[in-house]
Amino acid sequence: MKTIILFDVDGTLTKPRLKVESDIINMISKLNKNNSIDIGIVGGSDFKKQQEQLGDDVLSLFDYVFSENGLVSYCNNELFHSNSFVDFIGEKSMKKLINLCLRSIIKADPPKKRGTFIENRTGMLNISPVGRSCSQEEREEFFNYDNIHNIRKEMINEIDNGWKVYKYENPNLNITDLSFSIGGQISIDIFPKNWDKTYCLQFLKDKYQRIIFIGDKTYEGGNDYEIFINQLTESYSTDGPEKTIKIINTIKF
Ligand code: M1P
Repeated sequence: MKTIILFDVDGTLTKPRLKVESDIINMISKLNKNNSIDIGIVGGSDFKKQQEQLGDDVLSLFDYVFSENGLVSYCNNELFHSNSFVDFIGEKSMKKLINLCLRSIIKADPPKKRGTFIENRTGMLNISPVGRSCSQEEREEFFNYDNIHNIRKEMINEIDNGWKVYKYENPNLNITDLSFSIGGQISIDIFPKNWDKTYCLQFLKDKYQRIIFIGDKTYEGGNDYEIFINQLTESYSTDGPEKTIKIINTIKF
């Protein structure tokens, strides 16, 4: 059985939400020449954003591409799995969740508000108090402000509390618990419990003897935490593309 190396994207192969640089592309090309290793990415972002960051040929650079934590999964250039958040929780619960998010977005008071506050993806909701259509400068400004004022953490508490009340009031609906993760600079990913990055491991665990994972948000509450501590993975923590290359150079394959 083979080894697979799984990379997180933002903060691991690229700087947050920016395009991949040539030293990482060179590293990927070298790894692709080693026949005893397969390589993949697992990110919270949707496929379109992964393509923007890693290039139009992202599917041919990696054996596996897991978008939205693996809720949308590709292998050898082909989509082989997709799972829908709204189908899983149902329209009534989705409407409730979106209303809780909207209420929390209205209440939040970041320095600026722009547009696209909610992105409804296949396997998750992504919500942003500044709005996804902010500029790069506004993105950095929000990130620095949030590091001090914890706007996103406060929103998570509010939405989660609202969801728990909804669940308590509707015992007959079999409502799932939710997971919240802060994977990037301006937003929160929301999905059913256990649909974190460990979701993709179900497709790998019987095929690979060794599953190496490298990510940057490996601390509790970060979106790499669950896969980082999972017993199926041999995991490494990075702080950016430069360190990722150093880690790869020290691992014995
Ligand atoms: O890949 C990490 C995160 O990247 C983006 O985060 P942000 O726009 O907040 O920097 C989002 O696509 C998010 O879903 C993802 O987890």
